[in-house]
Amino acid sequence: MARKQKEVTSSPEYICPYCFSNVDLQNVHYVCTGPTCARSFATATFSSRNANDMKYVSKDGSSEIDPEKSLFHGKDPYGSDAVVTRQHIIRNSTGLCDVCRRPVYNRVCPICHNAIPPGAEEDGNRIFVILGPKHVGKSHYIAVLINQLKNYVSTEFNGVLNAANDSTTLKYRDMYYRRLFEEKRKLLPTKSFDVSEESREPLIYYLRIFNEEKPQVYTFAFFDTAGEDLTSSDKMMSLSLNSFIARAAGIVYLVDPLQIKYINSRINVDNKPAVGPDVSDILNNICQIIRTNKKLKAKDKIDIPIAVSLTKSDVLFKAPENEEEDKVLFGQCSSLHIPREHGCYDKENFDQIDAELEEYLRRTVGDHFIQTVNGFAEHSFFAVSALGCNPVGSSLPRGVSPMRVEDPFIWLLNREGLR
Ligand SMILES: Nc1nc2c(ncn2[C@@H]2O[C@H](COP(=O)(O)OP(=O)(O)OP(=O)(O)O)[C@@H](O)[C@H]2O)c(=O)[nH]1
Ligand SMILES: [Mg+2]
Ligand SMILES: [Zn+2]
Ligand SMILES: [Zn+2]
Repeated sequence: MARKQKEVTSSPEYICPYCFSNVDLQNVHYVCTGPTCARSFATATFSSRNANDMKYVSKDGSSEIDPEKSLFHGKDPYGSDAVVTRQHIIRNSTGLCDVCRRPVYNRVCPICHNAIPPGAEEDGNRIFVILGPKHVGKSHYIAVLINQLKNYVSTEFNGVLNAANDSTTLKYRDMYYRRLFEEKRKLLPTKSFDVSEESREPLIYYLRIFNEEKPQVYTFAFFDTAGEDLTSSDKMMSLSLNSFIARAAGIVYLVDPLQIKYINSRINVDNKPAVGPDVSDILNNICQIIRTNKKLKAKDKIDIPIAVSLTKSDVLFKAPENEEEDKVLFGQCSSLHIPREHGCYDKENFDQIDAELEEYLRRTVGDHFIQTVNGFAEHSFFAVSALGCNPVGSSLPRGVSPMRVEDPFIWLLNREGLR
């Protein structure tokens, strides 16, 4: 039980991107890659009836059960749908498999048993989250952003983006890429956490940048929440979204211009959604969750950088049909028309956009929203478009041509040292 004290504090904190626990890297679990260890463990435990270990063995004694992963997936660890593990799990820090006695190297999170990558000590990890109310465009944004980061932004910054595991690769392909990029169809509304298992596991990517002497690694956990799961702080607490949000290294908070009353009543576009709830309300809930979680006082600034980003901004670039519409569109001289310099952090470009959009949102939403955003010590405003055009019905005949979707991420990565 006795743990060495000092060494623990020298390692950076590692936040598990699957369950968002704060993991002490001196106290992790391991899996043994030996192909027979799990089965040997199960049969030996079953025949000896070792009381301590019986909870790790299936009812018929043939396989090893993973109670931690079962709980993580919302399954009863003692029921018939408990998660079976094919690799034997070692729940101590000896570094040896207690079955085959060989050294083990594959670390897993002690809470949920998902993998901890080899470089976790040196790199730590930074989790970035995307939040916003219902229908704001989160799913389309995530789908397009991943594709942009993978194919363009990573090479632009001399890096590569890799999925952390096969389930991320499969989920991205099956739930997002195929439908949007190949079938050219809109994505469907995301199901609430309550009803869907699917959304519980985030898409996890590692972005490795090779500029410095040693590569920098950033972890992205894209958690596609259903808008309705963010409408009350009670709901966020009950779904454990609170620790997920409070431990983020950066937040992208999406705002749908078409759901803002002032804009909605003046703009003329197809498929116009109804006016949404006040954009400050959800952000206030998020602030409250973070303050409670981090034990901050109401007047303390929140130390997580936030990129407040207008979605669907393609609709704001059309030619005005009348004077009222002119009040809510971006004109010819908008700084959003000036491309950012590639391959580096273009501070001047982002500062101009930030200033223009702060003014725009003060005028169209109100000063109270800007005040809420000011509760974050570091914040910046952006405008993005995942699709680049307004969809016709449920299809996208011209495909996807994104605009500036990576800007908020480049800004957040710059807070974390990207040049
Ligand atoms: N014009 C335009 N419309 C968009 C864009 N992205 C999304 N939309 C529209 O907004 C709708 C909602 O987008 P989603 O990505 O499903 O929104 P969401 O935030 O994931 O919604 P929930 O999952 O229900 O919370 C889409 O069906 C599109 O009609 C965009 O870049 N431009
Ligand atoms: Mg969605
Ligand atoms: Zn073994
Ligand atoms: Zn975990």
